[in-house]
Amino acid sequence: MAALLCGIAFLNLSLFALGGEMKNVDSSKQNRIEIKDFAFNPKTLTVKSGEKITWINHDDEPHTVVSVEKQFKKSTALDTDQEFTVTAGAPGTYTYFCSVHPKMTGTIVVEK
Ligand SMILES: [Cu+2]
Repeated sequence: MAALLCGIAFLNLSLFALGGEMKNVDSSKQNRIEIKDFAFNPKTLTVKSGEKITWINHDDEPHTVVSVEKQFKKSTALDTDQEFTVTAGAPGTYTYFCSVHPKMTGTIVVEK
């Protein structure tokens, strides 16, 4: 009986490990937008619903990420090398800008 229980525990463990691996594969696909020289790069990013989008500020100036139509939470002022992440919601086109420099704009296209 003890041996059987042991086998079940082992099976559970390997399933767990497999799940962890799959998670790693997922997180390796990163949607990153770099902020550099007062611009979002890429300016337009296409992602799938449920994926994460991360902005990182590579300027010495603080920048923000604010959805034009308030479709996602706005960032705080991002200092140099600071990141901001949102999860893509319903499919659609999301435009955003930097509230410190409103000429800085970008677009996220969320697909199903
Ligand atoms: Cu800015």
